[in-house]
Amino acid sequence: MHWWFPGNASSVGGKVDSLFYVILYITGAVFVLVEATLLVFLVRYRKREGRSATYVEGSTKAEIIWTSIPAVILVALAIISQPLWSRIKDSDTYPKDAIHIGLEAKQFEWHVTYPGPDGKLGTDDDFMKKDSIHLVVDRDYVLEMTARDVVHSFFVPAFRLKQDIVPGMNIKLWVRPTRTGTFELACSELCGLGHYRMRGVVIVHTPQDYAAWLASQGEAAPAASDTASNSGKGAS
Ligand SMILES: [Cu+2]
Repeated sequence: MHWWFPGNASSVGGKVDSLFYVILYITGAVFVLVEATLLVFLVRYRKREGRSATYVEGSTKAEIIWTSIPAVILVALAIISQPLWSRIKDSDTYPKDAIHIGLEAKQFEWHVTYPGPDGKLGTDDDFMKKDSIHLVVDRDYVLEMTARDVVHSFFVPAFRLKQDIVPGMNIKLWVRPTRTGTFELACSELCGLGHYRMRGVVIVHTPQDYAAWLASQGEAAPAASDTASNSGKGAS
């Protein structure tokens, strides 16, 4: 059990975390400052014998200060986070040699389509698995996401990635896993009565383990194990 974040497992997670901490420190400091001021005022300006309350109509100067400081902080945060946002969300910047995997969300399952031995989606050797996405560590993937019925949302906390999946749209999301292991995939958009059980796993393998898994996948096995054992040798 993690009391805080699950350990990062993607190439972008470290930067997402850094940004999170910057925002947490800024908002945390403001929170402490505001609460401390509140306490000081409570004590200092409490009701006392012989002292009457002051009637204040407002202060333009104070309003300008408390509006402009948050505005400057917000604009600065937007500017420093923009490059990372583009890196994650702009499909034009995705690696050209990434492996494309189909991910169809439906009530209440994830249908994962693998490109098969030829490495191309939409061909006869594609094969489908439910609720588990198998990837190889340190390799680039583009998930091509579609929804069959309603809006769902792809969320893998360990990857620090979340993306809504909208019917009628083909949405791409790049991921590069950096650590082997089994990670939770959860639908994070309330999509119906069974939303709570719309869970899956992302299993990140070493090239060798992936080859073994692929070989165990029924009819895709003979050709697939050739490809996989080649890539296994290449990596060792
Ligand atoms: Cu869903």
